[in-house]
Amino acid sequence: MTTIESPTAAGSGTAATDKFKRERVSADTSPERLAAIAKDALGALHKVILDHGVTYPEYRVFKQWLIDVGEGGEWPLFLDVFIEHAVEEVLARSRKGTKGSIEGPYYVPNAPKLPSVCTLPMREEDKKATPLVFTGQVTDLDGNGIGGAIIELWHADEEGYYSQFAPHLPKWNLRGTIVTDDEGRYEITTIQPAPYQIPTDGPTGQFIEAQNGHPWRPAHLHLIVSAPGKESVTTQLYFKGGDWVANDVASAVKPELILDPQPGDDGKNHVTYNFALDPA
Ligand code: MBD
Ligand code: FE
Repeated sequence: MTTIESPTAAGSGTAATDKFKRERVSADTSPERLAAIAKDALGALHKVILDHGVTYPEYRVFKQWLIDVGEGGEWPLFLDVFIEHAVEEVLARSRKGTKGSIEGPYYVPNAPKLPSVCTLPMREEDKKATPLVFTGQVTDLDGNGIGGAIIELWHADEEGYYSQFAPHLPKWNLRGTIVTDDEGRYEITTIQPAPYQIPTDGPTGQFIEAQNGHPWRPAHLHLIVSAPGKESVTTQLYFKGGDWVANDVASAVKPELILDPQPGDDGKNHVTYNFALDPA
């Protein structure tokens, strides 16, 4: 019998924070714009405090919790679950192509390159899950195929764990950078992922449990699709009828992003989904 080490909030939180800290972030926000945003953000919080009659004990618990989130390395997790969807909504206002969704905390760039017809790297154990054959084409907004478009794909395994954020998994498990063919087409074989549970042993889990909420995201595929001269799209795909599709803790499901794979004679699930990219 094998036992797997269950990833803890501390484990995955710290890994997500370490990854984020290695990225260089900047924004060209003017002092005037920052002042306006800061004023409204603090004003919104002040209003909540006054409307709900928040007490000193509650204020102190809040302060302690904020400290815990930072010390536990869970800011990437908490922010991507509860805040990122609103930022994505702003981005979506200016886009016409395939709908985007949040990136979440577990993207890792530079996954191994794979040809247009490929199988994602997976463990022997993963082969017990239902195989999923994902076909389609990357096009521009007029439906013209884009040869050599890039699909970065990453997702959780059949137990809900992401490689590089769970110590028992090989580095690039269920991650790949797929290069489409001359017409933008691809046929990617992977497995059906499981729903993802926010780690319940850390401050993000405490926050959810203390209000009797649920810590689940529906099973999903993460993708970033890109091509020269096109705006890349960061998105997720979900599975029709799956648990938590209608009540994702991260509020990141859109009706246009729900797949309905059909079982084939080969024992694999098959689905087609095409991506249309906006001009850059
Ligand atoms: C995930 O897998 C995810 O996609 C998000 C947004 C947050 C936590 C875990
Ligand atoms: Fe995810």
